[in-house]
Amino acid sequence: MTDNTRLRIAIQKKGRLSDESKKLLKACGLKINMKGESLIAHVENAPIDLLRVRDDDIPGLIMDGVCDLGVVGENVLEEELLTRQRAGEAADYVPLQKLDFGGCRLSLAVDKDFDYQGPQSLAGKRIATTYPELLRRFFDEKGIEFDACLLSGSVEVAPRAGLADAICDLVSTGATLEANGLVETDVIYRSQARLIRRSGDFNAEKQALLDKLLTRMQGVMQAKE
Ligand code: PRT
Ligand code: ZN
Repeated sequence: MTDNTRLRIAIQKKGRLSDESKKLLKACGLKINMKGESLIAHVENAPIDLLRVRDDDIPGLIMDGVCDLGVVGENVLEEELLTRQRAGEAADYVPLQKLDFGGCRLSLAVDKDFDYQGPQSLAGKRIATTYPELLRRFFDEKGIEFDACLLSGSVEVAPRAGLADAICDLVSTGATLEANGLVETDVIYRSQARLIRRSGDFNAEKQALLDKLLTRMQGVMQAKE
């Protein structure tokens, strides 16, 4: 069991946010002792532990108060928030700094031959996504009904595979859509990485450590501007 007097920061173990998350913490002066595949990495020069997990688990770890801080994409955070709100579960967290990496958008896309005249063209259609709650919020606001096809990966091949009429997926350069014969039609959510904090009080030492870390982080971000 981890000593809970140490500040626990959840970061993505492997993926698009992991290198930048580590880089940011190192730039804040943390000496991270990262051993291969281990779940926990200790910081040598401060009472801080890094929990290396899948990005999807980070919002829950913060909302459940298991970790003190997390670095996560706002897309994943907002989806978890909506999921918990729908289930009537606790979903508290405190948003801290927006970070300068992980930028992307969650967009609708259809086959390039689809006669798309706006979201209404997708009424009653099946849409493949990993983000059903963000997708539902977009269509609910417009009063348009649709069927969701939940996929945790390879969303972009769903139309060609005959699984769906459209997709709702993350886009950064647009190359993946293009390679799959799809065109982006509507941006439904813009995202970037963000630092978040669990709600509730920290003891005095943890709070002082957090304040110091936040000040350093602001300095690192400003120096880059
Ligand atoms: O294993 P784990 O669950 O931790 O990782 P993951 O595979 O779920 O996530 P990962 O590492 O792919 O992405 C982590 C976070 O990076 C996402 O939640 C976003 O906040 C952010 N991000 C930024 C992106 C992209 N850009 C992105 N382009 N996440 C995914 N993509 C994918 C997209 O799904 C599509 O397959 O890249 C493809 C599109 O890219 P372009 O450049 O071709 O448009
Ligand atoms: Zn993930």
